[in-house]
Amino acid sequence: MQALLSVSDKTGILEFARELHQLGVRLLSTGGTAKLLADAGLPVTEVAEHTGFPEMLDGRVKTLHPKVHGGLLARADLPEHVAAMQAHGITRIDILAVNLYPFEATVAKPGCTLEDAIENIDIGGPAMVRSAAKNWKDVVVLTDASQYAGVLAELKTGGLSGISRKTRFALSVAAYNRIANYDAAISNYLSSVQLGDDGQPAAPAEYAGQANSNFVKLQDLRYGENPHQTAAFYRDLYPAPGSLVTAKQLQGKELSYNNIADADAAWECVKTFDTPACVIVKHANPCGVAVGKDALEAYGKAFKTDPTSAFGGILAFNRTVDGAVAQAITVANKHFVEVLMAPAYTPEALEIFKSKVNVRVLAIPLDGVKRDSKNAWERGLNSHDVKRVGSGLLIQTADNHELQRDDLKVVTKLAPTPQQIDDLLFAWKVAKFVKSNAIVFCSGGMTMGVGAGQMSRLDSARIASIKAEHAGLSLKGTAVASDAFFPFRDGLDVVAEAGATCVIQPGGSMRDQEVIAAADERGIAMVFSGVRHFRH
Ligand code: 93A
Repeated sequence: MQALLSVSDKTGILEFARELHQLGVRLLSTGGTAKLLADAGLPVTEVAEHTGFPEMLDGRVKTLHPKVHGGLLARADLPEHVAAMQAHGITRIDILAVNLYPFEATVAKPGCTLEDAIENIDIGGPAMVRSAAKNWKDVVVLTDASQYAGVLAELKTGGLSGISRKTRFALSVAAYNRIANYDAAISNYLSSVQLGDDGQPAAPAEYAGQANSNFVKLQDLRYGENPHQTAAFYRDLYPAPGSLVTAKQLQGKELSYNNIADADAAWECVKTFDTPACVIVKHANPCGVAVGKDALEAYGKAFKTDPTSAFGGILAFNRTVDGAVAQAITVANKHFVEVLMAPAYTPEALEIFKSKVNVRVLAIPLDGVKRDSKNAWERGLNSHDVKRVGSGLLIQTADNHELQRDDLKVVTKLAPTPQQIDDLLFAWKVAKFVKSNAIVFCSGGMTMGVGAGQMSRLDSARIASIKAEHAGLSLKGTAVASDAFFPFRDGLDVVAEAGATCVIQPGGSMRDQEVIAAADERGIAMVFSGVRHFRH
């Protein structure tokens, strides 16, 4: 039995080699790996000695030799193959353990030059992996240290033939997945490089988030939206700064599929605020959003919107959570939270959450996010949205539009006061994250009533005011945002009767005049945003 070991990441390789040796496996290895094994006292033959051909061209040619590839590709069941091996003095390689030059890690380093990147493109490693994976019935191919233990266990119980077809095939599939990801990383990187006249990348390579169709599995999930569905969580190869996939879980149970989806809704919303903000999400919709002088005030206000729905919700902050906030959540409000997200926590806050063992506490630093960049990735946002439909895929650029004060067009006789404009802009920001049809009442930097996901805008307006009433909030003098235009005056009548005194909506309906006239009649100030935020 013969094994070839050639790894850049040497994690676990010595232990693996030692066990192989004890099982009587002959060890072949490339320069650096061979040295490591020899230094530990293991008998190892260098590939150069095995092939009779030295490693050359700075290691660019180490294993690209018929004695290596013949040993990996020859089929044991074909007499011609066996005869050819004998004729050319090729011996079979039964086990191949390879991990590749660290291309992804190299290009992820700031200031990586094109030369560095190219020198880290592995040629011989992937070639061997392909050969072995193609010949999967005869060669066991390992491409990750996590696979060593399983293969050893099967080897110990049944020898080489004890390694099952299933295991061999799974390892072959994993090997091709690894190579596909590796090649995609190279192709993504190179596609994004723009050469200046000096032959160097003109700007730091901004490959990230551009031609990026490459995903890395983060984890298998216990189940999907429902227990009879299976699910997994993937991240982009180059995650944007401050994105959910960069989260570090500090405590709590494993995140579920619905946790992740809801956490994303809360996090994307809270990230859009520059002042301290808090967002509470339930079933993908915000049920409380507020800004305040600090995280504590923002939380208090957000919770007041709808304490009933907030129970079991997802909580997101864009500022450090301190002991006072932690106390307010756990003690004052006895607020049961599924997931908590913030850029950071004080030690005191973490101590308080420790007693709530089930709360999943996530830290997602926001320091790398450049809010004023033109590049969505740098702003920590997706460039594209994807939705699956029957046997197809819908792809669109993401809804990253941010409305500015100057974009507002006053359409009524009455103009909103500066305070009302603040509330309208706040309501508009929130409405963008509420499923359509969305109606959001706000006042003083907090949501007062949220109507989400109804088939009729009128119903969303009614629900928003009913919810405010249930929470004991008065809608008198509130600002209202509607994610799309009012098709008739009836929607405006409902929000006005509930107490709203100013409205923001896109405009653009055939009956805009009817709606404007209704607003004037009721003494309401209305502005058009000129953009719509459908969210389905
Ligand atoms: O430079 S290569 O593309 N040419 C080769 O022939 C070759 N053979 C193995 N890189 C090659 N390798 C890679 O060397 C392996 O994929 C592995 O990552 C690395 C191990 O080198 P060492 O054992 O010298 O540390």
